Amino acid sequence: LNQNSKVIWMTGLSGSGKTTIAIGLEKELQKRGFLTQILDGDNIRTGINKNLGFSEEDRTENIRRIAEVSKLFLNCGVITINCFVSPTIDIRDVAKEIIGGEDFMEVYVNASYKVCEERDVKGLYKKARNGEIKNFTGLDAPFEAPENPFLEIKTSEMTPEESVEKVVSAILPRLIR
Ligand code: GGZ
Repeated sequence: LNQNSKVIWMTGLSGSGKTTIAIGLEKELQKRGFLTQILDGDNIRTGINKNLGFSEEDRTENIRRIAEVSKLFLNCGVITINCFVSPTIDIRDVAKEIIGGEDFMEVYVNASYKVCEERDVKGLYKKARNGEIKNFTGLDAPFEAPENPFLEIKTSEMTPEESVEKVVSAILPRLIR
């Protein structure tokens, strides 16, 4: 395979921009002939992980299974672009341990709680504030920023196009051997 496969692991609050960046990144990688697969709540929490909720224990199991699935993709040369809140250092360590540090590329999609709450694309922040959602990340469940990510994108300081461009230019040199 003319490809050095990786797992691109995006972490950040709900609404920080992970999926938006993933879609843009996937388009750019596919244009260059890479095989890719986006993993996110829409194709994981509705299927393989539909028995899991948002307790600390369930989030850990969610991420563990996702990491195992990512490793299978990695082994057959498919780049996965993972979009999960993955809120704690411990939880991301679980993923990194399974995937292997060499192949685990952590991208911190950084937008403050306030910014994400203002965007509130899915209306979840309002529900969390009204007490309709418990264990909401950043409100009554923790979010720990990565200490040493491969890359950090501050999505409130650039356009989605600029965010995608920044991720693509950082990641591409690591894929082509
Ligand atoms: C955080 C929640 C919650 C709670 C539902 N806390 O913007 P979204 O909608 O699409 O992304 C969030 C997604 C988080 O699922 P993950 O699998 O990424 O979480 S974790 O990595 O922590 O296991 C949000 C929605 O699900 N959502 N309830 N309580 N986000």
